Amino acid sequence: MNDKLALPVGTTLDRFIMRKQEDFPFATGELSQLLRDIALAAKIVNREINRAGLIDVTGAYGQQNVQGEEQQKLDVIANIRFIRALRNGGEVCAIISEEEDEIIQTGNLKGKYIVAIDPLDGSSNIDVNVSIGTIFSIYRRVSVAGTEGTMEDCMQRGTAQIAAGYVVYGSSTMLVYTTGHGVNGFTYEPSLGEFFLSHPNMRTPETGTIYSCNEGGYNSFPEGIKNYLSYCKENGYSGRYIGSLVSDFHRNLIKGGVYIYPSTAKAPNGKLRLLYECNALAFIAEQAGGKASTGKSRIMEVEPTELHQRSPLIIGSSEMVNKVEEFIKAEVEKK
Ligand code: P6P
Repeated sequence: MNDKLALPVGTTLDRFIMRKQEDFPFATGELSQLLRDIALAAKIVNREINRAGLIDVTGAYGQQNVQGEEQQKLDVIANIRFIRALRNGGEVCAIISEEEDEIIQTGNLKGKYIVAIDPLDGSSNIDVNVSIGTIFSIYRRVSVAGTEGTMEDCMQRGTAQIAAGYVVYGSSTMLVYTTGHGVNGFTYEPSLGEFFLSHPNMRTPETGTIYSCNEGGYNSFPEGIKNYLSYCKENGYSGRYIGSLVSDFHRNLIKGGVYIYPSTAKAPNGKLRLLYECNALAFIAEQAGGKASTGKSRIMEVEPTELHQRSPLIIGSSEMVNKVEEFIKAEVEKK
């Protein structure tokens, strides 16, 4: 199908994926099936979240994850659901998950793809009914098919992503993803069990007046970040911080804005994880006309060195990210 003929709002995700596959003459359908596998798991997790208060799956699970963070029961449930869907779908040979110390081998030795995923981000918000999300990146394996996924398969730069997306479990549940040809958003209709195209060809405003930052860490922020925050206040910007990355990112993507999680005393390399948070949202931001930076360089060009490595993240409207970088650069030049 001619890509110029935008598919109408209301197209189902399945039909959209199928039509878009026609844009890739040599596509063999595995990526399409992988996207469907992720959507299936998202539907299941959505149901678990929506009834969390009723079936005692809120609260802590009683263990910590590799990050040393208290796992919530729904973190564990979401992790199990996405791993199971990806394993059963057959297209993925290995998975990197925020909830797992090591690479997960799916047993699909012929699987062409690697998925890096944060199954349920912002889970500390679950008990207070604040929206949360799933974030994922998809890479082609670089090792030969017929073997298990390797560390080399998993440690690819963000520029190697072939697809990325997020699910925001909010006032409505949306799946937003890119395969490198723009960004499209789908809204879930639970009574039909379908995602429907609701936000075709999403573009983020070049600038905005919303900044998202946990200023509780202000005293240990780099000077350039402090100066940018002062600039925001001098210009009457609005501070909006949900404490759930996917929700803050999604609002800024639509309205224009910048999300800032810099290095702090508690998180000297930043808090957010490069492989399954920063890179995925950076791909989406750039495909929607925005920008994603460490404050000094393009997030998607950072060379991974550890599975769960963290990075400072400045992401959103391009002119706002540029302005943050300017303030950081000005401080560096003073030294
Ligand atoms: P803080 C949630 O734990 C998360 O990973 C993101 O979803 C969120 O933006 C950030 O951390 C919140 O961190 O330090 O502000 O509580």
